[in-house]
Amino acid sequence: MRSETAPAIRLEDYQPPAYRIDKVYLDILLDPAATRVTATLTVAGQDDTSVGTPLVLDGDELKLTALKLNGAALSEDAFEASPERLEIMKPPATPFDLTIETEINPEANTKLMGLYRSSGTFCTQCEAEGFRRITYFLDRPDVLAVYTTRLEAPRTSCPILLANGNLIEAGDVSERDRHFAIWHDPHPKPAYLFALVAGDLAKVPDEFVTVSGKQVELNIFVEHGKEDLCGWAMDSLKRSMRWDEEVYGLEYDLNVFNIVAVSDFNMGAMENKGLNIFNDKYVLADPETATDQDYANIEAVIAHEYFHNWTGNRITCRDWFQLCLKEGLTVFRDQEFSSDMRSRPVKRIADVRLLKSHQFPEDAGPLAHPVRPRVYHEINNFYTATVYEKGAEVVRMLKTVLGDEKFHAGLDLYFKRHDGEATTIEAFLKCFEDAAATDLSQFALWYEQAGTPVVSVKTRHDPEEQTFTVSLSQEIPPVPSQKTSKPAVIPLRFGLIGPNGDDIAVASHAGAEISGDVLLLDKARQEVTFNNIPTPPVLSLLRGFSAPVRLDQQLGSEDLLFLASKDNDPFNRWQAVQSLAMQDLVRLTARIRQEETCVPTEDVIEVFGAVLSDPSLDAALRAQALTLPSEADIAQEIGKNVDPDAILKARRMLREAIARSHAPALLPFVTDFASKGDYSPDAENSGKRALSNRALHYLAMSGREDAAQIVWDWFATADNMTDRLAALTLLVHDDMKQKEAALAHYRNRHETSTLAMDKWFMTQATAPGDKTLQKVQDLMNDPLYDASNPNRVRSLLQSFATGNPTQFARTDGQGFELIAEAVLQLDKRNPQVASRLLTSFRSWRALDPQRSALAETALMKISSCEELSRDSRDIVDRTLQ
Ligand code: B3K
Ligand code: ZN
Repeated sequence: MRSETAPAIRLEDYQPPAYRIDKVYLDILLDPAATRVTATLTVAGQDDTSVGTPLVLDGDELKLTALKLNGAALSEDAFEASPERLEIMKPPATPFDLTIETEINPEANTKLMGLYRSSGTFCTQCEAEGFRRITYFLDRPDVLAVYTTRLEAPRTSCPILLANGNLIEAGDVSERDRHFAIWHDPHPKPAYLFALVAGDLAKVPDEFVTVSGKQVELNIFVEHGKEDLCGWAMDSLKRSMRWDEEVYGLEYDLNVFNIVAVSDFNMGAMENKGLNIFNDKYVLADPETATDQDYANIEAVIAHEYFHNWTGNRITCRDWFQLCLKEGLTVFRDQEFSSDMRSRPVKRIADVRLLKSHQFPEDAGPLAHPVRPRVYHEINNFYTATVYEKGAEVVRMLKTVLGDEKFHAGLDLYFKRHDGEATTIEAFLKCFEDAAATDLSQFALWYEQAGTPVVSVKTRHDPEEQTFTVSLSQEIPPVPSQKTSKPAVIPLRFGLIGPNGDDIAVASHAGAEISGDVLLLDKARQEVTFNNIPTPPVLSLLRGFSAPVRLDQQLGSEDLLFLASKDNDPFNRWQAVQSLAMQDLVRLTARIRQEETCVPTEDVIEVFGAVLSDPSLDAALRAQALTLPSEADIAQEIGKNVDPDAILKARRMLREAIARSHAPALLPFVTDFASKGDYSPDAENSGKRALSNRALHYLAMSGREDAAQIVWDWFATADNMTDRLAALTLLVHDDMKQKEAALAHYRNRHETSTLAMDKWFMTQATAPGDKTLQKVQDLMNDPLYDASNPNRVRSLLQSFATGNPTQFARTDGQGFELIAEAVLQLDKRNPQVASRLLTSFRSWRALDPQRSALAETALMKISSCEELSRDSRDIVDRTLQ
C-alpha cells in the first residue's frame, strides 16, 4: 500500500472562475487553540453564464461553524461542507454576501501554512494555498479582492496587531484587556497575499519619503531584545525603495510598510501586501553573528520582497503555472539591485555559481521542468531554482536580445497595461513585442522547454582568406517528459581577442545576426565568418554568462591561460580559471579511480598564483577565482558513474598542491586583507575578508608547521563572524586537532543566538570523513536541535544531504538511510520541509551503480510509506520515474 498521487493540474485546463469576490471582510478573534474567523465575502457571478453554477470554495482542514447568505442562515440542503470544500448549490443571480465562520487551531498547525504560531507570535503564510486553511475561499491567484481585516486579541499577550494595508481604526474592546485593530488594503489582491501578525513584538521604526513626496512609515517587528539587529535590513529596505523609483519609476503605494521577522518559517520570506513576513535569518544581523554572505543575502531578500510590490502584487499571476512571471522577473530585479549596490562582475559570478550548482542539476535530473511548467501535482514543489533562477536568466536574456532601451520600454508598457491584473507570460512577452516591434515567438521557447541547452563551438582561422570562422550548434539533452525540443534563441556575448589582449573590432561578418557584441544563435547549426582577421584570435564566448547554457568549446590550456590573464570580460576571466581547474579535477578524479598515481598540472597551480597576486583584480573577484569548483560541480561535470570519494580526493590534492606551491606568499594575503577595526559589510570590505579567508584556506594545507596555530589564532581572535566561521570551518573540515576546542568555544559564545548556532550545526554536518554520520545522529539528539524549526532542520540535515556528497552517498547506504528516515519523520509534521529535503536525492542516477542502488532502496522505502504527504509523494514519484 502506498498513498495516492494527487490529481494532475494542467495549464491547458485553465478556466476563468465563474464567480468574482470583490470584497472580503475578515473578523478574526485570535486564540492559540481556537481562533474564530468570520469572513464576509461579496460575491458576484462573472457574467450571465455563471447563473445557476454552484459556488465551490476551497478549504483545507477547516471546521465550518456558521454560514449565512445575505445575513440569513443557509438551510442545510443549500450547501455542502467538508474540511476541503464548501459548496453553495444555487447561489443567487445577483451579487450577494456570504458570511462564513470557521474555527482554527493555530497552535496545532505544524505545517506552517495558513495561520500558525512561531515563538508565541501568530503569523500567516498563505502562498501558495494557505488562505484556504483560514477560511473557505476561491483560493486562486486570479480572484482579486479588496480586504478589510479586523483583528481582536488580549492586549497583554498580543499588543501588536498587524494585517495588510493601512491601519484605519484601533481601540479597546469593552471586555477586559482585549483590543482590536482594523486594517484596510485598498489594492485588490489574491488571497495568497493576505497576512496577519499578532503578538508581543518590539518595533523598530523609520520612514521613507517617496519621489512624489509621500511619507511612508516603515517598521520592522522583532522579538524583544533583537532591535539592534535590524539596522542593516532597514537600510536595505530604504535603498530598495529608492532604487525601484530611480531604475523603474515604481513608487510605493501605501502609508505604511511593515516587516516582521519570525524564527519558524518554511522559506526565506513572503511579500504579503504591505506586511512582509520574513524568516529572521534574512533580517537580523550584526558583525558578531552574521557573515558577509548573510549581509548580502539580507540585502537581496529584503529587496526581492519589496520589489514584489509591483512585480507580483500590483501585477500578479493568472494561475500558478505563471509563477515565473513574478518570481523570475523579481529575482532579475533583485540581482540588478545587488549589482548596483556592489560589484557587478562579482555579483554575476555569484549568481552563475548558484545557477550552475542548483538549477543545472535540477534541469539534468528527474525533477526537470520548464520555467513555466505545464502540469503539477503540488504547487509548493514548483518554487524551484528553474522557476526562480532560470526564470531570471530568461528575463536577462530578453534584455540582452532587445537592448536596454527596448527592454525598459517593454517593462514600462507591462506596468501600464497590466496594473491591477492577474496575467500571463504571453501578456508579458506581448508588451515587449509591441514596445520593440519584434516577434518573440521563438524566444518564448525558453519558457516552454526544460533542459539546459548545450552549445558546441569550433573555430577555424584561414590565414590566406584572413577569415575566422565559428561553427556553432545547439542541442538540449534528453529530458524525461519532453519528447522533442526546438532550437532556442541564444544570445552569445563575445569578443575576438588579439595577441596583445585587446578585443578586435569586427568590421564585417556573415552567417548570424550580431548586434554590438552579441551574436544570436537561433538555429540548430550556424556558421559565422568574420572577415579581415589576419592573425588567429582567441574567441571569448558567453561573456557575462549571457545565456543559461553549457558551453562545449574544448579550449586547450594555452587558450584558457591566455583568457585567464587577458580577457577583458571579468566573468570570462573567472570562467577560464575555473575551466582550467575543472579540467584538471576531472582528470585527477579519473586517475584516482583507476588507482593510478597522478599530480595536478603546473598550469593550474601557476594560474592560481597569478590570480592571487594580480593587483588589477579586485579582492572579491580574486577570492571567487581562487575558489575551486565544488565537489557537486565536479560531479555534475563528470555526469555519470560518479564516485564522490574520488572527487573529494582529487579536490584535496589540487588544493594541497596549490597551497604548497604558494606557501610563502599566502600569509601576507591573510593578514594584509584582514579586517582592521570597524566592520562594514560593503562590497570592498567583504571582498577583502573573502580574499584573506581564501588565502587562509590554502595556508591551512600549505605544509607550514605553524599552519594549525595560525588558523586557531584566526578563530580565537576574530572580531566578526565571517572570519570566525571561516576558521572554524577549516578546523572542523580539515580535522585539525583543535577542532573540538573550537566547537566548544563557539557554542559557548553563541549558545543564545539561534542563527549563529545554525552555522555550528551546518559546519559539523558538512565535514567530510566517515565520523560525520554519527555526529549528525548525535546532533539530532542535542538539546539545541529542534525538528519543528525549519532553519535548524536545514542547517543539520539539508546541509548534510546537499553539502556532504561523500557522506550522504556512503557506500554502506547509511547516509541515504538517515535522510530517508528523517524525511519520513518530518513529513508528518511539515510536508514542505520534508519534500524539500527529499529533493537532495535528485541526482541519484548519476552515481556509480553501487551507490545509485543504495539511493534507490532509500527512495523506495519513502515511496512505500502509506501516509506520505502530497508534497513528498510528488517528489518521490518523479525522482523514481
Ligand atoms: N513568494 C514567496 C515564496 C512562497 C513559497 C510558497 N511555498 C517568496 C518569494 O519568492 O519572494
Ligand atoms: Zn519572490
